[in-house]
Amino acid sequence: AGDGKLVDTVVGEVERACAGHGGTVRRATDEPGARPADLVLALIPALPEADRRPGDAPDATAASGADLAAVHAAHVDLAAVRAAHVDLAGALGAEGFALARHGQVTVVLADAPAGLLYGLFEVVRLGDTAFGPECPVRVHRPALSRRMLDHWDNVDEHPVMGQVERGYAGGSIFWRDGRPRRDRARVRAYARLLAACGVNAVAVNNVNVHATEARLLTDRLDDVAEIADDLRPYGIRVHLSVTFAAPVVLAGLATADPLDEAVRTWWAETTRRVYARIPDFGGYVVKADSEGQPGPFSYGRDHADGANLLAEALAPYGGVVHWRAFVYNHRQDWRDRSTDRARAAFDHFAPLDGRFRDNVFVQVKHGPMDFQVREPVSPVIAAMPGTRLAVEFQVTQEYTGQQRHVCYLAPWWSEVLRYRPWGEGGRSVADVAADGGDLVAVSNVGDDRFWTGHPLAQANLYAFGRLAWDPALAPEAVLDEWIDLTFDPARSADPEMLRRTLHEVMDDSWRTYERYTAPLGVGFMVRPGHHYGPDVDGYEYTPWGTYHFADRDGVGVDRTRATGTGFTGQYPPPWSQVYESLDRCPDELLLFFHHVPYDHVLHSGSTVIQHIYDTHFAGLAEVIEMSRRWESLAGLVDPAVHARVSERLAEQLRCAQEWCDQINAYFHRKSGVPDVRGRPLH
Ligand code: BDP
Repeated sequence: AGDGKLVDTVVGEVERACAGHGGTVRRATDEPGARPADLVLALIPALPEADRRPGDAPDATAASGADLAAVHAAHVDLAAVRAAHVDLAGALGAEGFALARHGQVTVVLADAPAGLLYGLFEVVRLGDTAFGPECPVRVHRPALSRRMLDHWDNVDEHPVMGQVERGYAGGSIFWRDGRPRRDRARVRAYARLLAACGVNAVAVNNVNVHATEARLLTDRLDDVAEIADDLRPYGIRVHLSVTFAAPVVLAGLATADPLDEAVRTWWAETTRRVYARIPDFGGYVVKADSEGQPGPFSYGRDHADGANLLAEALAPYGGVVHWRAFVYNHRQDWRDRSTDRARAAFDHFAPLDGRFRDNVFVQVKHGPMDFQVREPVSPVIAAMPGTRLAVEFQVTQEYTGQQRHVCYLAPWWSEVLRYRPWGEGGRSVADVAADGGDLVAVSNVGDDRFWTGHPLAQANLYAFGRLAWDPALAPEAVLDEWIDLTFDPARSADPEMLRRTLHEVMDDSWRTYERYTAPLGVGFMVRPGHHYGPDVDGYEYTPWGTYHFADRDGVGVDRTRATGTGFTGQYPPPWSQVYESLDRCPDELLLFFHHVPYDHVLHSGSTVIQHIYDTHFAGLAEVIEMSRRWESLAGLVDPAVHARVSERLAEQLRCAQEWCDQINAYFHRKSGVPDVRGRPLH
């Protein structure tokens, strides 16, 4: 049924596109017509039995029972096309596709309907190029089979966090007034947007599961089914965040102990009901024993016991558990320097490697702390070879400007995905995730008219989906695609200037943000609670484990084995040695790993204190330049988009000035060292 819907979706999309250009669509069932087709989307047709050779892949089309061709021009001999691409048969998988030129015709071949959908979006990306001799003929398959967004959406408004936790784009796209929102067209448009980015799984509620949201699993299941119905036609499966305490809070059981027989029966039975209602349900997301959420620790059990309980319930239906590794003590004693929040995920999870069931994905934030503008890659990613890992990014800009600042995050994610935890020649983070794992990200979408509050933040959503499909894509190339699809420069009065200026504003915006905020990887100089704007000491004497240890002599966190918390020892060589060494540690992570005097000289040749001053002035200057560039686009982009971005840039400029002033003044006062260039530091 799901596949049939996908074929309808593809046909609908093609019809819509053709209508816009005065074209027509013929279906396979139509009478063969004389007019030649420009585009053919076809499931690879079956070879006649007689032509099959022993060892040929089983015919996916026949196996799926789907229609042979979604769109089929009678004059194209699909059997001939297939023969020309015979090596592809059965190799494209559930979502892959081949783009080919057959005479004058562009052909998208797929084994299964989702491949046609993604193939169609590729044709859209290519635009006119797809219909000419330059059309790149090649096979596309996603590197990651699950490309997932977690919505931190509450069904009800939360008194402190609002409806969307860390959401900066209005209310929830799924939920309104305590129910699925009535405007289903918007949800369907969202599904289409996600499919165009390549996303194929969505968790529809917050990882912090409050009372109403807990019930989505049981008596509010119809609400989830409604959303699943809207996402399914675009190949997107629905997942649900559940509370580990569900047997107690929903069913009144005396315990949620994962080894208790009644608890296991309850999860099995509850999960059976979920699948009876939503047969293609994806699975559960769980934040357990973290920041106040319940978990197996209450019963003297560990995370493997907890995750396996849910995995066992889901296994008969092919469902999966995303069990988050974001577990740390958020009530620590800041006076106790032996504790280190960076160590926590590894300390909790690495010893459990090999104990998780096959349908458990341990979901680990890409850095050891919490989505700061700069962190090293989490050592957990290299520590669990016997476990499926889901690497988690944060598309919502909690710590990167909250969709009031331009901050294109793809260069950052790309660095993380390309990082090789075992050194040159070893596997990359992308390889680890692709090897039976996932990529997951926290969504930045709400019911805002531009989806993401800041119109340019859409690029982050797009880039996440594209990098999850192909982690090797260059961030600038992804941005180029997004600019084409969003602004259609070819139709503007000055295509060249529009494209160039958008690149100038966005390409390096993450590094610009880094320059005017917390320096050299130290992180967390944000205002406590909402995490927006500077507050250098805001978290310094709190139980959250997020410190910079600045005093009159120096700054940074000593995480070495020799004299610090020993965190560097969680990495395999060569990185354990690189990070341990003051000489070899990369500049941008220096204060994450080392406590150094202000006159410590970086590889760049600058001292730490001068680097702080220089980067803060530079970051601020770049924001001024960014605003000027954006203003020059007035008349070249939609006035409403232009106005919204201008308004946000004004706030970004105000805030960058505030960061620059406070960080520079703070370190000037602590260190007493003046700026060698004599600029005022206050
Ligand atoms: C932190 C957020 C918090 C989330 C938490 C998480 O501040 O709102 O609940 O991450 O990932 O970054 O669970």
